[in-house]
Amino acid sequence: MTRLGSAVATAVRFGLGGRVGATGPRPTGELVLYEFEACPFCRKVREALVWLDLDVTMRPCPPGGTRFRPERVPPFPQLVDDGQLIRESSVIVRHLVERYGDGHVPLALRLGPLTTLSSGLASLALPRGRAIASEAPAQPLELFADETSAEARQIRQWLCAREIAYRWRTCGRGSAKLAELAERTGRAELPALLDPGQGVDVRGAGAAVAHLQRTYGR
Ligand SMILES: N[C@@H](CCC(=O)N[C@@H](CS)C(=O)NCC(=O)O)C(=O)O
Repeated sequence: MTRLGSAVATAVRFGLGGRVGATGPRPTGELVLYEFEACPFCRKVREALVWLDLDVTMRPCPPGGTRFRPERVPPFPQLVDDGQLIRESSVIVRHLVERYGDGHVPLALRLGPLTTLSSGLASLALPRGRAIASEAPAQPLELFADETSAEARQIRQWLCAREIAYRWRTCGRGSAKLAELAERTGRAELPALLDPGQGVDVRGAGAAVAHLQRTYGR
């Protein structure tokens, strides 16, 4: 999706996915999300994760995928919260805001069919291509990014199409993780892809995708 396309998608979604909102207690266990980039229902969950400033292990399940799809029966998204499986995007969003927020679902996520329609519009331009073969990283990748940036989306799309799991450190406006990133790496630039197995820290979609293609592409 182009920068303009991404901006339009963000506008259609009232900017959700770009900023942190009302956060509450932090998870004590791991959050794992089975999803794919072009799925509008998955977008709703990604937006909620940014809103709540939550980190999540992404297990991409693109159409035709063989790496993580066999672990779950469609449809997606599906969230595993500390071992508890939750299905249905609206149920997942409600679970997240009740447990990790102030209990209130943001307006753009509680408009029923309108939410589905606008999330569908926002996801319209995304390719629904089938999974592409790749090598799996030996150590998990970390991506510091929000939901809305076109550059972040390009990186997520590449990882999703290749079924590469990664730790998504959601980093919307207002997240303290930007300061954490700056402290750890000396740079506060987003999106940031950290590949500890290769000792690599790359910023921006071009450099990140080039690194991924070189290292894990087939
Ligand atoms: N009501 C479900 C709908 C989810 C859904 O239809 N997901 C589609 C992708 S957009 C899916 O997983 N389809 C089956 C597949 O891709 O194998 C929700 O809100 O989570």
